[in-house]
Amino acid sequence: MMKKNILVTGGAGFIGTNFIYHALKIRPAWQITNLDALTYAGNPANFDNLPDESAKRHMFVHGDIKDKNLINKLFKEKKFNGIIHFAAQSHVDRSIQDPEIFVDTNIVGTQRLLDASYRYWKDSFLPADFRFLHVSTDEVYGSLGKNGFFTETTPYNPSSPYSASKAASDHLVRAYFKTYDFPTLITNCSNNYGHYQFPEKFIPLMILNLLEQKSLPVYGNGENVRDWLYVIDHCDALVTVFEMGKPGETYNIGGNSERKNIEIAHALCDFFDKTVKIYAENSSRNLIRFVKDRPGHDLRYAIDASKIKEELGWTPKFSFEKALEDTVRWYLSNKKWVKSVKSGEYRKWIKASYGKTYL
Ligand code: NAD
Ligand code: TDX
Repeated sequence: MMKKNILVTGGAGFIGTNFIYHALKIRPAWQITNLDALTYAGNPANFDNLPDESAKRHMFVHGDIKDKNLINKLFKEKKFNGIIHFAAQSHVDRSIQDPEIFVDTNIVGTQRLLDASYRYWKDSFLPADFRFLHVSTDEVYGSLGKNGFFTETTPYNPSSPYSASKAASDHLVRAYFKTYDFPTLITNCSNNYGHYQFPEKFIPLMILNLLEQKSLPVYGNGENVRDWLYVIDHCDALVTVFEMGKPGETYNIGGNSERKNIEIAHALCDFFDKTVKIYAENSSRNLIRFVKDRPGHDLRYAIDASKIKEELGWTPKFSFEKALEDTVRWYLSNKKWVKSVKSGEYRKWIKASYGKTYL
């Protein structure tokens, strides 16, 4: 079996962690170097449960994607077969409160990583299958109305500083392909959910608040729609695109699971009432509070994932209802992890964004 060295950036965050578990399991020849700056969203303890056989093939490096010397050093040592680039600032509400770090990480950071890896690729003998896979979002396309889907050719029309910074990073990645023939790939996926998601995001925030019987803040009227993608389906799609995608191409990845936010809140409340059963019967929906809407809140995202299906044979495998229940159970049985991420910084964010009642 030919060994493959893969650089994963942002591997200590939500999707990166799931990707590392999944890829090491299904690709026994892969060795992963995980470069992560360990911001509030990165947690090295996520790897405490890696099976020994996988742990041997995972090397963690604490560092920043903007550090070109470090990227060069890693390339010299590892002669990577490719990069899967997750590292980013990822939360829309944080980008509304403090956009600058989104420009710095998502745009400047991606450009530095691209440039350092492009220069190494150009001047050195790297494996012929080298690919730079940039993990992006459907939010770059802006908002849909009640109908229609995002395709790979939908014009970019981002709404938040987060999605604008991701859009800029996508343009840079595409430019390195068009200008320098650097073999890049871009994926634009929909909202992920699953194990290890930081509880600032909607689904884990709802789960943890339900667990403590705190109010459930739903923005606006709860009618906004997202297309939910189970994180393991996403990771599987990323392996597929990395191995089979055509350089220069973009692939949309979706879960075929459009839901209104209020439907998700109801589903979680009902699961707590019927199955978790730690509080009074039918009490959970009473916790829902409609709060001030997010500025520039996109109404609806929905992905047309026919290109990845037709060209690469990938479709999502998990049912939304089952994977959501599995996600709730994971948060219920990983109290130590939950406690570790609800640090001082997390409490500060919740208090500043939602007020004291949510603490
Ligand atoms: P996350 O916030 O959970 O994790 C981001 C990781 O990047 C963290 O571990 C953090 O420490 C690391 N990081 C941040 N700045 C860094 C830097 N300068 N150098 C090195 N590491 C740094 O994010 P996530 O939800 O796992 O998202 C991963 C990627 O997928 C992001 O690029 C995001 O835009 C994209 N994406 C996420 C979703 C989603 O639903 N979560 C959907 C579409 C696309
Ligand atoms: O407290 C909340 N109440 C609420 O109603 C929060 C945090 C969110 N919401 C709503 C806003 C959205 O309509 O729930 C929906 C999902 O919100 P987020 O979890 O913040 O996700 P979203 O803004 O849709 O972006 C996510 O998917 C695309 C990720 O955070 C991005 O990184 C990814 O690119």
